[in-house]
Amino acid sequence: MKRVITYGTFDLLHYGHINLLRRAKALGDYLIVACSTDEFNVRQKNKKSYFTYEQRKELLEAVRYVDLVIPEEDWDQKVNDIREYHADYFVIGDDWKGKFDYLEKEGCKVIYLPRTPEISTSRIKKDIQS
Ligand code: C2G
Repeated sequence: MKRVITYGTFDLLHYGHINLLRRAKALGDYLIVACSTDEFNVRQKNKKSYFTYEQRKELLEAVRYVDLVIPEEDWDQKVNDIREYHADYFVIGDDWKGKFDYLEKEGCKVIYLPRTPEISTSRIKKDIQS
């Protein structure tokens, strides 16, 4: 069984997120999503999500490609997560290209997938306000 792990806030879940999750799942058999907690978002990512962690977790669990949702509480938990969940692939959008290459040392293949153009949570918020 090939296991894939990915990380993100996934606020206002949109087709860019779904495109990422679909391609991540296609790399293996089991997809773990580490969803940023509200505290991690505010304290470490300097962004406040519209939906709470519990709401974002529920939405992600409803996505057919997602097998397990865990909390992302710290930038540095990835190595432990890869060990604990025996992840064969770490997948994230190419806006992070190069940032997580160190995870290859854990025997986990790091894959940066092209982002879906034209869509982002911040753009949705801006468009709704205008
Ligand atoms: N994404 C994408 N295309 C978009 C928007 C997002 O492929 N148009 C991808 C991002 O590259 C990321 C995932 O969807 O892989 C989740 O996006 P965010 O919630 O914005 O995640 P981010 O804030 O980048 O958090 O430790 C890593 C961080 O938690 C990543």
